[in-house]
Amino acid sequence: MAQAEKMEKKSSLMNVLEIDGVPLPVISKEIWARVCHFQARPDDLILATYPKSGTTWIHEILDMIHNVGDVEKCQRATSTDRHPFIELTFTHKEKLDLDWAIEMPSPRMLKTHLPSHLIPPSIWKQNCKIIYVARNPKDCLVSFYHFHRMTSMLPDPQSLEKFLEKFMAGNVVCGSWYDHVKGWWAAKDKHQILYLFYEDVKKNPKREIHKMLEFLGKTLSEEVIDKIVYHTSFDVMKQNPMANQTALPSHIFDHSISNFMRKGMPGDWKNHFTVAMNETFDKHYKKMMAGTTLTFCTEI
Ligand code: PPS
Repeated sequence: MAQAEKMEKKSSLMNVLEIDGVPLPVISKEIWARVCHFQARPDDLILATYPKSGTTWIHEILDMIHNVGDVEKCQRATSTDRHPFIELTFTHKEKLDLDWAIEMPSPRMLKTHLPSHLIPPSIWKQNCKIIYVARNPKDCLVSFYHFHRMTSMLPDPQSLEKFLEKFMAGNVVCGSWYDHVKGWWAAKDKHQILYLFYEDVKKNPKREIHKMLEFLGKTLSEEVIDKIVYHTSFDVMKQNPMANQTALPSHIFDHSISNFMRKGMPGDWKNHFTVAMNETFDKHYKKMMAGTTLTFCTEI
């Protein structure tokens, strides 16, 4: 696609809608009332994340758990066509993910990037199991920056310096990373939430899969668990067209600018942050995270 056409596409999609001070993609605008009234079922499993925190990865693990390690079944469709988002829909799709979710037979797995206070209330009422995945903010920020570069669904990030300011101010789609991770951290004391960390899954996927299994009340043989670890490793997923997001139209995800499966490595932020950026970020982080018991590991 010509550069001018690409930019036009970008600018037409970059408006965001604020709900309770949280910028959400414009695509959520028309359906927001319906999102709020979404009817959860008690056996729904919700995968909740701030963007770029490992959604696609943990989704793949959960789908493999559900399908008892059957690789073929997990390659039945692309990641985006296997389980719906509640509040989002990719722009090329004819049907809303929300409608797909409503029609889906149980047991459903549903994805969301919403902060905990914007979750459809029926999810709490039905006491659904929720798996939340958090990623350290520095790698999350760098990943989000590159994602803004490669997708037409988000505005041009201009530069990493500018994006860092926006990220710290929470002036990005899905709002403040700080509010997101802290909100869900507080919610876990009142609801059925398994709070996972991207870096822990990277460090010891097997141990974290065991945690997921226990939370879901499932058991799998060690052989199947090893198979899941292998097929959901970064290198294998990167080669899997049903998981690496290359099947999406190139006007939506332009992999020639940056791969969706980019680095997948805790500590990559060190290749991007300058010393000054790191100092600014650390100072702000300390202020924003004061008083919480939540801690993050920025390298492994
Ligand atoms: S999105 O667009 O919000 O749904 O993105 P999300 O899937 O949450 O996050 C994308 C980042 O997760 C990395 N990823 C992985 N890391 C390690 N192992 C595996 N298997 C894996 N799969 C995806 C992906 O590469 C993005 O991170 P970066 O740092 O950009 O590489």
